[in-house]
Amino acid sequence: MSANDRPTGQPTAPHDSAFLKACRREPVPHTPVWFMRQAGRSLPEYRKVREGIAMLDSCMRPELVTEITMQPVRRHGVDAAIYFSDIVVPLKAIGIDLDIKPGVGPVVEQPIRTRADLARLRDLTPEDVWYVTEAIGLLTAELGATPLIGFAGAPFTLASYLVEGGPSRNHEHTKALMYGDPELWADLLDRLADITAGFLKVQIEAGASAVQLFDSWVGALAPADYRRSVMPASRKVFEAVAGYGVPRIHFGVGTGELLGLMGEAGADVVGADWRIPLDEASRRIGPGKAVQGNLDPAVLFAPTEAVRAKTGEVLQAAEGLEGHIFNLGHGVLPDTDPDALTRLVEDVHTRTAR
Ligand code: 1CP
Repeated sequence: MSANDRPTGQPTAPHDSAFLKACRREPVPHTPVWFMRQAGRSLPEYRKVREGIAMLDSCMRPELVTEITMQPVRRHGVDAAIYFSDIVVPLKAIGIDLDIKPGVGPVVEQPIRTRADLARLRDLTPEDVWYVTEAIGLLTAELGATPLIGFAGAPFTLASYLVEGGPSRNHEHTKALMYGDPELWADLLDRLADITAGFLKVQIEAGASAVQLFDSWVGALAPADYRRSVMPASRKVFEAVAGYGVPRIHFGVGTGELLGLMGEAGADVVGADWRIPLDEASRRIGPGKAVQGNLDPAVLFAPTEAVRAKTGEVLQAAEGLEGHIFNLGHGVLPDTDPDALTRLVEDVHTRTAR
C-alpha cells in the first residue's frame, strides 16, 4: 500500500494523522511512532543508493533525498517521515568550509573562536538551500497523509561543532569560549539562532508539518549555564517559527536535569532519552506539552521478547499522559537490524490501538 492509497477511515491529510494529533495532545487512534535517524543508517537500501556519493553531496540532490526519506516510511510503516539532511547543511550552505567525514562526522576546516570569525556566519537565504525546497515539494506529493518532520541543529550543538572543529566528547573549547568570553558567545549563539530559524522556515514554507530542534549535546551543561548561555538563543528559534502553527519538538541527550528549561524555551513537544521514565520527564517538562521517547536504542540488539518487555515499560510510563510520541531515546544505531524496527512499530501500534 502506498502512502497515498489508504483504506477509508484513515487520515487523508497530515493534519489528521496520529502524529500531529499527539503533538497537539488530542486523542489518537494509536500511539504514533517514528525514529530519530530512521533515514539512512541501518537500511541496506540506503547504503545502496548512497554508494559512491559523499554525504553532503547526497543532501543536495532532491530526488535522492526524497528516496532516502521515503525508505523507512515504506519499510517500517512509521507515522512520520524525517527529512534526510544533516544539522551542518545550513552552515555549509552559507559557505563554511566543512565536510562530513565517514566514520567521524562533521569536520570544520577553520574553527570559529574569535570575533573576526563571526563575520563568516551570514544569514541563510532560501536560494542557499534551493534543493531543500525542491525535495520537500517532491516529498509532500509522495507522502500523502504521512507528515514530514523538518529539522535543524540547535545553536549550542551547532556551536560545539564550529568551535571544536569536529565531534567532541568534553566540548572543552566550546565551554572555554562560553565561560571566557560570554559576550562573544552570546553573539555567536544569536547568529546561529538566525541561521537555524531561517533553515526551519524554508522547510515549513516548503511543506514540512512539524519541526524538530536537535540540541543533541546540550546535556553537557548544568541548568544554570543552560538558562544563562543557551536558552535565549533556542527560545529565539522557537519564537521565530511560532507563527506557522506547526508543532515544534525539542530534543537533547542526557537532559534529565534540563527538561523544565527546555520546555520553557518554547517547544510544543519535548523529547527525553532513556535515562528518565516518561512520567517523570513529563512532570519536569510541565503541563501543556507532549512528550517524545524514549526506548534505549541499544535495547533493539536484545532478543524480541526483551524488546517487547522494554517497549511495554515505556508505554506504561506514558500511560495517562496527554500526547505521547513513541521514539527511541536517541538515534537508531547503525548496526540495528531493520526488522527489529519494523516489529517495534507493529508492536506499539497493536498495543495502543484504541
Ligand atoms: O533520520 C535521519 O537519519 C535523517 C538524517 C539525519 C539527521 C536527523 C542525519 C544524516 N543527521 C541528522 C542529525 C544530526 N547530525 C545530529 C542530531 C541527531 C543526533 O543527535 O543523532 C547530529 C549531532 C549530527 C552530526 C553528525 N552528522 C554526526 C555525529 C558526530 C558526532 O559528533 O558524534 C555524524 C556521524 C554525522 C554524519 C551523518 N549525518 C547523517 C548521516 C546518514 C550521516 C553519516 C554519513 C556518512 O557516514 O557518510
